[in-house]
Amino acid sequence: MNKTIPNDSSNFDNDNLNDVALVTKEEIKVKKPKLYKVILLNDDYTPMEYVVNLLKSIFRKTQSQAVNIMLTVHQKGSGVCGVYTLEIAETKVETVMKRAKSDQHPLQCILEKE
Ligand code: TYC
Repeated sequence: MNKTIPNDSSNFDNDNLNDVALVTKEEIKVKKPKLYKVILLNDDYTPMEYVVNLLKSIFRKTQSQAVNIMLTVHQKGSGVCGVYTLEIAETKVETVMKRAKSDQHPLQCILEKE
């Protein structure tokens, strides 16, 4: 849900009843950015160590985080590598796909709305 933050600025002068008060009320709309999951898909050919190294370098995972994600993908068919705003998620997918292609692995990476 979007939030509205009221921003009141008013200026009164109590000693003169004829004073005219100017009250401005501005609403600042704050929107939460939509988030997207970057998901890695399993295949039978990409080496486990390659996937772990890719998770460490592209998604900044530690060794143990990368091993856990790789094993989830290997056992369940897919796994979340990270959650990002659209532009960053798209860039991550593109980086994974380009690297896998260049290294001749059939690794697939997709984007999913949170
Ligand atoms: N299933 C692969 C293997 O046994 C490992 C693997 C893990 C491949 C994750 C892709 O996204 C992947 N070598």
